Amino acid sequence: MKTIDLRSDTVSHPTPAMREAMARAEVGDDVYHDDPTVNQLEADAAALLGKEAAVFVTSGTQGNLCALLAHCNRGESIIIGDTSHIFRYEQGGMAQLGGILPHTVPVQPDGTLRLCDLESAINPDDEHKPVTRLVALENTHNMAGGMPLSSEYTAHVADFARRNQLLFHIDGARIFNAAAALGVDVKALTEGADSVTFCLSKGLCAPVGSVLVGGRDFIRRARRARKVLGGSLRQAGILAAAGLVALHTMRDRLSDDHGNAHLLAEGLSEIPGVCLKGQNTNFVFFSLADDAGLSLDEFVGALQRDYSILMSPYSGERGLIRLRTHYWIDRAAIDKVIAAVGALLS
Ligand code: TLP
Repeated sequence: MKTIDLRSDTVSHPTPAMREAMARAEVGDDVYHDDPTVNQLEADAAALLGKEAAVFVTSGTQGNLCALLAHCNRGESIIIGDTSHIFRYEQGGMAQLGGILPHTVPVQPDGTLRLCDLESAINPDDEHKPVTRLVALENTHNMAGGMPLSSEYTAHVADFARRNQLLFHIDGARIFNAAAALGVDVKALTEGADSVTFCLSKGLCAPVGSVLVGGRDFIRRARRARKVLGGSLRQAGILAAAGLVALHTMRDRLSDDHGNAHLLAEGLSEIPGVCLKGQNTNFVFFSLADDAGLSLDEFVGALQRDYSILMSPYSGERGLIRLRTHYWIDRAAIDKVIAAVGALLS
């Protein structure tokens, strides 16, 4: 039975076109800036997001950390959402490795940070306090259930950062999902940001890699940070080749994943025992009713054992299951999942 893996979009495998491009990739030593395929990916990514330069990194985590290390000095503070991936799921790399202090503010249900909270999180010029250097957003917001942040909201935060001489970073792991959902050019979501990380290896299906974009001097510093983190690769064009296919051919189809997430949410909501909590972009999340007759673990275990369907409980909230659609989840898979959940809970 073919496995239907809905645990995350990170599980998506490379497409046949990516495997072919990887086999044909021209390569060089990227530490010498000699890899033509990496150079192409970096140039195309920078142009697409409206920035001067880019650096290819191994992961979203590494891209975010390189950005913070390049922007901030030890002992400085950044303002960040309390459920952001950078704060919750990157092992506190900024503090461990950069001596940077996170000052958290509450993430709202729509994934935004309130401007009044940002305002009051800025430290005064007082020798008791760390210097506040940067504000960071996440788009789409993972723990807010894949919520896309609008260009208007992003512009307000960019304006806030500028007025307060703060730098502005976006963890845009899924920023192309946000652009697709909002029907805007991605540049509208990155304008005004000093740096943006986006992932090639989630909905865009590349096997490895993310890209960090920003100004030329910033990217020079980020490359140094990548080096000390052990992330500078040699013939990385093999990976960048898949990244180029991802960047140029996989963005336009993300709305198919959103459509499939919508169908999945609709189908699940009609099953007695399922309490649908929401659907945004390629995320669907739900819980089981108290009288569903199965615990969450029994439910997840039975789906895997009897139907080869993989789901995982949501780490942000107990009792919740979060699903992500991606390239390898088609309409037929959606129908199978709805039928399997219906059969299990009947
Ligand atoms: N998120 C993963 C897990 O780590 C939770 C997932 O399955 O969603 N920013 C955001 C918003 C992310 O969701 C992730 C990955 C990252 C950064 C980190 O990317 P990687 O895994 O490439 O380091």
